[in-house]
Formats: sequence, structure tokens, C-alpha cells
Amino acid sequence: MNQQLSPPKIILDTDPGGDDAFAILWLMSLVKQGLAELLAVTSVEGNVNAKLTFTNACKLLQLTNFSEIEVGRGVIKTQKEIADAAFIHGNDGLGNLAHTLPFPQQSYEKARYSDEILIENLTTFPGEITIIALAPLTNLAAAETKSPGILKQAKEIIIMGGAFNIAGNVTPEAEFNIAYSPEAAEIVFNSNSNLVILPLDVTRSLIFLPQMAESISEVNPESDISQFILALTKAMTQTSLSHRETQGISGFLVHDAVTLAYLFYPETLQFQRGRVEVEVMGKLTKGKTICDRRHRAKMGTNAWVAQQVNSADLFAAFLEDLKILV
Ligand SMILES: [Ca+2]
Repeated sequence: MNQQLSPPKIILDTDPGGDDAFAILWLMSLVKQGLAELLAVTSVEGNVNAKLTFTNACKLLQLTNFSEIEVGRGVIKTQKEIADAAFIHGNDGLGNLAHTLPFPQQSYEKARYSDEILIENLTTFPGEITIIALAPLTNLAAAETKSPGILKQAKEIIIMGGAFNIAGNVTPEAEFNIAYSPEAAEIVFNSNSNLVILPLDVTRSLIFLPQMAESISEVNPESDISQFILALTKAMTQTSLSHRETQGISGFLVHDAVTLAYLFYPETLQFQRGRVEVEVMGKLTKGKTICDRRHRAKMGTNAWVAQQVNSADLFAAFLEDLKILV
């Protein structure tokens, strides 16, 4: 198999997280189909604390029969800008359903730190690894700080984060993953010019509906994965409705899943190229992502920023792949 046709080598950086869980399930279906190679999962503190995101990532890998994949523990950021998102994702990060999943085999105390895993893999496979970042960019920034230039060794860094032409979701201007640590985002934005950014501008239209969960589970209603998808959808729908995240529509936003659409179903998205930067000083706008839209010559572009998504096509692909997993 030539390199162009070999499955992409992926490191998934994640803070599960209800929508992270759906992105992980989608990715594991693609791995199961031989379309992706997952080298490691680097968990991050974000939606909930570092130990819970580590445990949740392990449990989701175990649920999908990939427990051999290494999970890193998140680098702790001592100075947090904002609170976690347990009000959406449940106190355990998974809609208070984590206790229904298999007990993790990997131990948080013995796990390697996520930045070490990033540095080791990027050094071993320079230019080959796609990093999918679904969380605050703390781990990536820690790797870059410890080993300057290391993120340039990534083939591509795909980031769910930011809000450009719409309101933020944690402050009037800022999106959660970026607002959690604007300083970490700044380090990552300056580290590599092959960034792909999937902001709230596109993810806000990705409302996963209870009937979608039902259509997946119908393929194999008794499976543990089906049961988990149904229960998590129910829990996330309830919190999302009560926090008015979906314009009153019964469902919830699967923000993080959009990264897999970019990588495997790119026809579902449209992009513009530009230089993305983050406000790290603003009193009211800290964590806001900015891309210069003025018509003038520009230097130093670093990112493709998603502008539009065809959510019908995206969900069609998503559902078919999840049906293969359950
Ligand atoms: Ca996330």
C-alpha cells in the first residue's frame, strides 16, 4: 500500500464530554473499517477534570473493543479562565452514565502524560500524524513548550474550536475550548501553518436528534454501544434543551464529530484560508478567535477555517458509520 492510500495516523486529543464520546465512536468505526489508525488518545482537562476525562476515554475505548490503545493523562492547567462544562455533560462528563461502562484497565496514576505521548509520536513519525483536537489546547501547548517546534512535525492539526462570525458559547465572544486557555490556543496557532479549524459557526447546526440514535440502535438493539448511544442522547438532549443550545429543538450539538467529517467526508464542508489569532488580553473578548477578512494582501496564513457544513450529508455519513460499529 503506498503512503497516500494508507490510513491516516491519528492522535486524538479529547476531554470526554458527551459530544467527544460521539466523535470517539465515529473514529472507532473508521478504525474498525481500516480507514484510520489511532496511535493514542491524549486526554485533557476541560469539560470535566483530568482524571474523569482520562477514565471516560479509557471506558469508551473499552466499550468499542480498542482498550489496547494508550490513553495519556492530561497536563493540568493551574490557572483556569472559565468553569468546566459539567452542567451540559453531567458531573461525570458522560451524562452521568460513566458507571454503566466497563471499568478501565489503564490506570490514571500510571499513565504517561499526554504531552509526552505527543512528543514521542511526532518525533517517531515526523510529517505523518494528524492531530485531532477536541478540547482545550493545553496538552498541545505543553508539548510545544517542552519541545519547541514539535507541533510543526504534525501533518495537520484539526481543531474543534473558536467562534468567528457568531456569538461564543461561554462568553459573548468566546467558544469553550479556546476560552478555557487562550494562552494555550495562541501557542498552537503559532506552531504550525497546517491548521484546520472547525468553529461554532459550523458546529452550531449539527443537532443530533433522538431519532438518529434510534436508527443506529435498530441495527443491533441489544448491544452495549447501542444502549449507551440511546442513554447518552437522552441525557445530553435534556441538558442542551434546558440551556437553550439547540433553538428549542429536541437534540444536542455534536460539535466534536465535525472533525471526523473534515478528515473522511471533506465534501461536507467549505473553507476559507486565513491567519487565525486569538485575543489573550481583552477584558470582554478574551478567548475570541479572529481571522482577518479585509481585502488586502496577507502574509503568514496558518489555517483553513470552516465556513459552511452540509449537515444532512454529514449526518448521513455519521449514521452509516455508527451502524457499522454497533
Ligand atoms: Ca470536547
